[in-house]
Amino acid sequence: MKKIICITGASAGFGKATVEIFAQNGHDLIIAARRKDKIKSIANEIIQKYKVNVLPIELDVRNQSAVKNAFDNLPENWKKIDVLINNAGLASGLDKIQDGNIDDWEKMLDTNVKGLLYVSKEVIPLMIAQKKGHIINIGSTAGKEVYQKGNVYCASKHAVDALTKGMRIDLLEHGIKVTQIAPGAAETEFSEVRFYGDKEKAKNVYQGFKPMSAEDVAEIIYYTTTLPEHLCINDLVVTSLAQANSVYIHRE
Ligand code: NDP
Ligand code: 8X3
Repeated sequence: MKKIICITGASAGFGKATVEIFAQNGHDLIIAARRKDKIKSIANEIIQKYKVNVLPIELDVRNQSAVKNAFDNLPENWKKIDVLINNAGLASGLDKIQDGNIDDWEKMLDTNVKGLLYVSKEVIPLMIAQKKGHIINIGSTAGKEVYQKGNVYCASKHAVDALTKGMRIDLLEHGIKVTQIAPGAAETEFSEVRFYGDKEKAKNVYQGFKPMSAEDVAEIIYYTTTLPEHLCINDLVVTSLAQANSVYIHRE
């Protein structure tokens, strides 16, 4: 059955790859991110390629009134969201806590934690009204263990871990599925953003082992939406073969 899927952070990485896989499978998509040109061109390409409906929304999830406005103003036929993928997120900087930069901290907490909450706040009532829905929060192995210099990013993903559990419990009575997917290292724009655009430094993160790709993670995300109605994956940690957790990666 055709569903409406809403994906935040759809302009790159996991989000963009997830748009593609849902479109391939015939679903309609609301795609949100800050880079307007990117989501517009992704929307045009996907519409052409897969003949599905795509609604691109320029959105900074940190801006609560903009988030409210965007969902209040959705055309009625787009309000029946079946799956929300809270994917927008970032790491900014990699420093010991004593050297941390306040702007980086605010960026990570505002995006990864508050942004996820703002979007969920708007979509949950739409799902409750339909008596069904599926919220997928993109956590991280960084939300399971803390690594050196990971401090605030790890804290933000531990918050996603806790919020996912909280949502699952609170939404039980409404028949809404809640899933956390916690990936390990995957080569996307993530490290480039973390290192303020330094491509060389970003590349080094993935030296000596085969990391996951955005497509690998998108397949897992898609899979969690294909289970029978009565099943819900609550928490799924996925890494490449060479990675055991946040701390242990086997490099050749
Ligand atoms: P990318 O940098 O490739 O993509 C991040 C996406 O988030 C972009 O589309 C970006 O779009 C969007 N985004 C960032 N800030 C905002 C904002 N304020 N409002 C709206 N959209 C925003 O990274 P990934 O695809 O790797 O990351 C996706 C998620 O996965 C993040 O939550 C990340 O923490 C998590 N993750 C990543 C891992 C990895 O190793 N890559 C591993 C585990 C988890 P735009 O700039 O256009 O707004
Ligand atoms: C991203 C993976 O290991 O850089 O969440 O924290 S890691």
